[in-house]
Amino acid sequence: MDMVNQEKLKNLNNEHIIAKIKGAIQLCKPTKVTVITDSKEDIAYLRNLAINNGEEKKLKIESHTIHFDGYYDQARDKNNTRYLLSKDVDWGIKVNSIEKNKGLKEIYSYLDDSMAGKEMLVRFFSLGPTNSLFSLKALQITDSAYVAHSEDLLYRQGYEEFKSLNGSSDFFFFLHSAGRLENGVSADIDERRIYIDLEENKVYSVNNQYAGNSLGLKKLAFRLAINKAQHEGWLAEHMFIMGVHGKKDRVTYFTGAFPSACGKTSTAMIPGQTIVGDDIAYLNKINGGVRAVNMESGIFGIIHSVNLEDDPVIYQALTTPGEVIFSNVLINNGTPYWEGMKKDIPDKGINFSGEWFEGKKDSQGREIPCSHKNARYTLRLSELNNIDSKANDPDGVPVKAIFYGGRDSDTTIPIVESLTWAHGVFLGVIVESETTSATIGVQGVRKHNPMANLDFISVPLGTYIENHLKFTKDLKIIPKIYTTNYFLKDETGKYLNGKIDKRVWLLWAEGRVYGEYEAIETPIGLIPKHEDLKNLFIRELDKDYIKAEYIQQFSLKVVKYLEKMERMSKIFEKVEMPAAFTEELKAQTERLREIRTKFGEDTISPFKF
Ligand code: SPV
Ligand code: MN
Repeated sequence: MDMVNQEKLKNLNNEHIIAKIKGAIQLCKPTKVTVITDSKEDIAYLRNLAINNGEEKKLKIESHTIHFDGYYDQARDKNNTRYLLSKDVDWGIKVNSIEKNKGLKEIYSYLDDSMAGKEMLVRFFSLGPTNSLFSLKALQITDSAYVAHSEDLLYRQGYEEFKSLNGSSDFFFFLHSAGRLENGVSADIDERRIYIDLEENKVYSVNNQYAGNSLGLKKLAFRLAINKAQHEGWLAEHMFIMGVHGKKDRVTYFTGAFPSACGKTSTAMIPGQTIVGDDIAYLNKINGGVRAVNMESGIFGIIHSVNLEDDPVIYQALTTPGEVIFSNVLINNGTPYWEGMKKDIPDKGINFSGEWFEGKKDSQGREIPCSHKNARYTLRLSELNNIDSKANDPDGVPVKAIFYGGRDSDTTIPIVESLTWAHGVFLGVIVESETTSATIGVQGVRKHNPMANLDFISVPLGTYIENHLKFTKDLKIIPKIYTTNYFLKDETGKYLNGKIDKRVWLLWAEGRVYGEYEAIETPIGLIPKHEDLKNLFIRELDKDYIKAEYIQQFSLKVVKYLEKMERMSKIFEKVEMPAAFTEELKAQTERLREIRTKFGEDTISPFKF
């Protein structure tokens, strides 16, 4: 490390930082080490480095670049993401773990020499707005300029912020190496590993580039934050944060948790509303209310099906000058193309499989699409014209309502308000969702996904839920909780709702916060009245929402719900859960049984309640 870089580290006055960097240098043996501060020059250096070393290529539009991940590195690798644990644990959920010493030995062996001939980049970030009691600090070391550049778009710079540590070791640490590269992508994919040390707030990641695996600050920091939050009594959630614009100038802040690729970003981007964040929220109690910050400042969003009609704001950002990294789309003549963009797609180009042509098949004879289903764009929220004015407020935004949603084709209805906070927590815990392309593996399989957070929960499920249940203690304003399902289908497999219908559910929920709509009480919670939805559909979407549609969508599928309760009872037989949760499960099951007996029907029209 040269004098200039040494000086940058010295200015932070922190032994722990120096020790971590020294350790990483000894292990990974880079040829060069560069410390990136918050200065414009340092950030520009990174951007250029990603171009010069080929990790990103310039596209036709100013400041747009393309990055490709390896063919087998297109999504989060859940199997090879493991907690380093000193002893066996029972968290009540599947825990992917490895005995700590064994895991460390393995990952050190992969990291050993991993940066020979490469440049090590050292970066400092703030998770959450700077100068905020919500925020955490994160030190990232990586040999990938793409990773460091992506983090520049997605997180707030924290070099200056690190000075306020005053020598303390209270920061997260991430060490990443893309490993040996072939044609610019990680070559040793079988040795891809992501190992998380909750005791030391450290994560090691090697032989990968896909952001969900490589970027320490995204889902890896999230797992550390969830663990930290339990001890400190706040919530770290897989949630968007948005301003819902109701009557006159009223802005009501909502957060919402959905599994990956189930409508989280698209909800936060509903036209007419403003976005604070689309993926990870930190929630805290302040002066008797709940407030939330986006721990990120950008979007790493799914590009599949983004088009002018459905996603005008994002589409605009993706087709005009401004800093954007495209990943795993098709490039033809310096222009990106992707499935579902509703434009003519060229029949050849370069994509995540290399040279691509229409009809190209993979080794198993399956046709390779022009873009991967999990292909993404990375951009700063400030590029979007619907960014909320409080997006960077150190005090966060006041949260009045919380959404939980999943991808469920046959059981849960489009929107339900919980009876109480505890019932809402229960509804969040019983979210089930059909798997998507955001993780490696089979798609479309129904999986239980508590709080849409299953992939990231890093403590016993019971502890995590207890933290939610007691969160309202001392609160003067308790947020309402809703569950949503945008993916209900009819018997022929056709979706019952249009993509934009969620705007109506959202505005109904917003009105409910102020008691503007009445609701119908059912065994599963409070549901909207037809007349209110009808008015909202006309006002918002200029659409006649007829009674038959309402009945089809909002009828209580008692038998299906009872089956769901059965599945839940089975799951929770073996899991130590807070008593309040178990009571909610029992009570809802009983309510459903009673109504089934009363009406003797499999499906009950909302007009019968
Ligand atoms: C998700 O999969 O939930 C994402 C993208 O937000 S990733 O960075 O892969 O986690
Ligand atoms: Mn996510």
